[in-house]
Amino acid sequence: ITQSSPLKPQKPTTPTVLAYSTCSSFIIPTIDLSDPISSPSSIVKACENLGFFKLTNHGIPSSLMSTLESEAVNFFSLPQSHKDINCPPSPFGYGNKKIGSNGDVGWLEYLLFNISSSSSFPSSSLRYALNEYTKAVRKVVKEVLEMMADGLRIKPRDVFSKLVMNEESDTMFRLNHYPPCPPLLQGLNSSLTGFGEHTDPQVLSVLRSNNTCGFQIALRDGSWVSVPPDQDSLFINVGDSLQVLTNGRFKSVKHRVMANGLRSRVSMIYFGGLSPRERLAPLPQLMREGEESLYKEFTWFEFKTFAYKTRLADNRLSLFEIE
Ligand code: GA4
Repeated sequence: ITQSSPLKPQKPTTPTVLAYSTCSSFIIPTIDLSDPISSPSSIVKACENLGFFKLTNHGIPSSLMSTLESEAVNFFSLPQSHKDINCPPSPFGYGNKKIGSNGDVGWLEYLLFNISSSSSFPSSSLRYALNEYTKAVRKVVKEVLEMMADGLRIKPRDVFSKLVMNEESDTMFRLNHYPPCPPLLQGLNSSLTGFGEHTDPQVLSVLRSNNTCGFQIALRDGSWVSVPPDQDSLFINVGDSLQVLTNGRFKSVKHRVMANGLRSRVSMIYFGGLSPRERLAPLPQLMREGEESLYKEFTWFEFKTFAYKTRLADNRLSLFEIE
């Protein structure tokens, strides 16, 4: 990578604040994974109120995160013709601007992998870095989901974690690169979308990004707030499947990424899904007396097949809601 490359690894500086891409001071619920006493109830509160929280003291060595980030940077710095070998993604592989197959576009390029079955990797060093990182993230996912069960006071502790941790669980991984967006600097377009608003269909997603702002979440009243970046922490999104498993007690969080005029944003996301034949239905342990399921019964395979036919911003659960 040459010094002039827009993708050269960036020093952790104070995030660039642009008029149209500010990192607001909204307080994001923060959970300390090393605190088993107060974290379970704080996780539940955050999932009920926002469907989103920041996770500190997660135990993943920063070297695993920075190695994977450098591997991603190396890949995205390759000549376009080289990257296009894996394009278009179907849905796995390299994608550029097009997201999914239903007309969504964004200011980004990405690599999408299926962790459960063998995806092809652009290089063995990237495969290695990704394996090491995902092994560490799996431990965090297990701990978070078990604390969630503790916080909800349901048993067994692994009631959620066993759904996303078994051998058939459908796990995906995404490396995103949002290049700097020059039109923003020229004031030509005041809000260009890096990745349009959506909820994740899975149970939960674990996001780690470099210190570049742009990530936003929607509050329950529909307003958008910027999430100040923190490359040492992880961010957890509640997905649609967790909304169903809790019969709507937890809500999947709508999120999006706004393009940045100056800095490259690099993010890595682990998506924990169920095994294809797993039934998606509220956990009986969570149903209060007389409470009825808000959803028709369906499997993860059915939901995912449907999700991939939708547009990013669609409400994917509405088809499955009982009127
Ligand atoms: C959103 C969450 C994950 O990034 C993803 C995305 C997938 C894709 O990029 O191919 C989808 C999107 C995501 C939901 C609706 C469909 C499918 C793009 C799209 C328009 C990998 C996933 O599982 O669902």
